[in-house]
Amino acid sequence: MLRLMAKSLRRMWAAHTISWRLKREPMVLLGLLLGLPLSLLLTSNALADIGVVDFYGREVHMAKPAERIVALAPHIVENTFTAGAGDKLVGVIHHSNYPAQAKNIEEVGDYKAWSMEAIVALQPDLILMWGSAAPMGSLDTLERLNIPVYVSEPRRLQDIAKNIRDIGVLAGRESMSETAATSLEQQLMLLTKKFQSQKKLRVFYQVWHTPLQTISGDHMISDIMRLCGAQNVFADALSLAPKIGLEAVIQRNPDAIITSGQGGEKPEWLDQWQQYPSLKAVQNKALLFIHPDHIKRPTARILLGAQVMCEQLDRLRAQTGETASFVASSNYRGAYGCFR
Ligand code: B12
Repeated sequence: MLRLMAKSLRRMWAAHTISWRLKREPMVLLGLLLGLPLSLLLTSNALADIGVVDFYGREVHMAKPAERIVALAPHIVENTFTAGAGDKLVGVIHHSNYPAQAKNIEEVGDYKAWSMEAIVALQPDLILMWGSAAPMGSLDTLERLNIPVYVSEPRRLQDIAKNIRDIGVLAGRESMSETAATSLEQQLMLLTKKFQSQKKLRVFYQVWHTPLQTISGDHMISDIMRLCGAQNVFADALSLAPKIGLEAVIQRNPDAIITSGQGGEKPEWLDQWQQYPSLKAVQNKALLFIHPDHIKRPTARILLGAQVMCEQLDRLRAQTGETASFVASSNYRGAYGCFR
């Protein structure tokens, strides 16, 4: 019995399910240490709760696993499916197009605004929102509904695994989410080992063209650059997705410019950089494209975006006389067969 209790505790602790609860409920901890029978503990109110700490450090807890989930960002929808809880989604935001089943779920609005009435009408027992992208004041408004709200704001690659695990815990799908999160961590580790110690290249990631917009060192896209042994020339920017001037790009003179645009094809505005032949990126012929779904969304598919970025930069190293760690041969779409 004691061994069973210990095992169950270890699993819950690893999933951050009860760590905060125990901090607030010393009696629970005492009870566990005294070795009360597991059945007694499970019937106590304290352990009937499940909970996690979200990306804003907020405690999110529920009396039972979520059954009706609304997710307010495409990446959260994707991570919910990866966690094995896609069948519990009742509402999503416009542009939630992966996996294919997500397209059949009711939309509650778009990136500018979502409809509070539509959310309430779906009677969710859990709302998952994207912190930095949400309209001002929306967290307060959602909290007033008295429905648990979990904020997702992954900034480092390993945060994606946390996001998947947290959703698994809140939806009662720990086992599947744990498997998916661990596999993601292992694959990221492999990529890191392969590429991180390469000679640093300086990279500009172009989010938008008019106005010119990029991402700061705090954004996950910068973490992908670090994984590939590169560095964001705008890492020092103060806001997450700053607008910048053309002169700043010319002055920082990146070795490569990477963009994604919105569709599956390289946007035509990437070639506008050819007008500036003094740029190293132009001389290096390093105006590079990565599919937006594989780099703009903090999901398991970011493995694809990371692999493509690392391979492209490694090819550039080889071309400019630096040692390439990897002969890029893999087929972009085929590299991780589980993705589109
Ligand atoms: C910056 C930006 C981003 C950044 C957001 C930075 C961050 N917080 O991490 C990044 C590059 C990560 C991004 C990602 C995506 N974006 Co975007 N993004 C923009 C962009 C260029 C500027 C927004 C901005 O800074 N506005 C100024 C600030 C002051 O206003 P804001 O309202 O506070 O801006 C916030 C929202 O726009 C939000 N946001 C940005 N994109 C998206 C997408 C969705 C679906 C949601 C809910 C919110 C959201 O983040 C901004 C703050 O960081 C706009 C195009 C444009 N020029 O407006 C597209 C735009 C908003 N994005 C769009 C899309 C489609 C996406 C993606 C779904 C692309 C993809 N294929 O994966 C992803 C979603 C990622 C996710 N997590 O699920 C579309 C939305 C279309 C629609 N009608 O729904 C736009 C309009 C581009 C376009 N014309 O197609 N985006």
